[in-house]
Amino acid sequence: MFARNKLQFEPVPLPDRHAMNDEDMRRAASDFLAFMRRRHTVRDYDRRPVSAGVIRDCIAAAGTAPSGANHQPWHFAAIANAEMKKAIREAAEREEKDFYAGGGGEEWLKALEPIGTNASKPHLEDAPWLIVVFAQRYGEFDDGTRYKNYYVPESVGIATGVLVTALHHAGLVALTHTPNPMSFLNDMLGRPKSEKPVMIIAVGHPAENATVPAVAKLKKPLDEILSEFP
Ligand code: IYR
Repeated sequence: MFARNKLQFEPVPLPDRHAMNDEDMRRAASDFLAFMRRRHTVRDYDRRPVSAGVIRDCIAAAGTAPSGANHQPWHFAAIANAEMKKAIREAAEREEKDFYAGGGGEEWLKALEPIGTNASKPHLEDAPWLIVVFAQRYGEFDDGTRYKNYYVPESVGIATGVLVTALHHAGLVALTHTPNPMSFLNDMLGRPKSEKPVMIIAVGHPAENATVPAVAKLKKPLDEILSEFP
């Protein structure tokens, strides 16, 4: 996408101006807060399909995220293929078995107890889509020469946040899942070594009997996460 030595600074007038009066702004902010409070990380999925167009739009929304030097150091692989999901589940469960058998360490495993997770990952097959998020350690110009990327974890984190929000906005639920290590995903999905798989996001409709861990709904109060200096 980027041609070496062709990128120059050229200011263009702000294309989209979002004019709101104070009252509309307050309502918009509080409505969005209420909307986000209804987002839940879900581990139990219905097998009902979700159209590819919805997933594409949500990923395109993630692609609007700000990034270091606008290098957009991310790639998303969206998988609905049942055999591929099965293979991902089997590989992820192999890694998780070691983690839950003690590899994760005592403190980490204790921290996960109230979340109720274990090495069994049926959501990786039940969810109609898995989105694998890759972080690009470096990029390549059109002529094949490499360029550095900057603030990669921050940039990919912001894009993933936009993605999770877009999925919620589309009426879907998601699970941000991080099997470790995940290098098997490069081979399986044909991604280059320059990309690091950072997350698998299971996406779909919640199962009829879906539950969430009670502790997941304990969010820190605002006065704990905000210091104000008016
Ligand atoms: N990757 C494991 C363990 C795990 C780790 C964290 I941090 C979580 O918030 C949840 C799970 C798994 O997916 O089970």
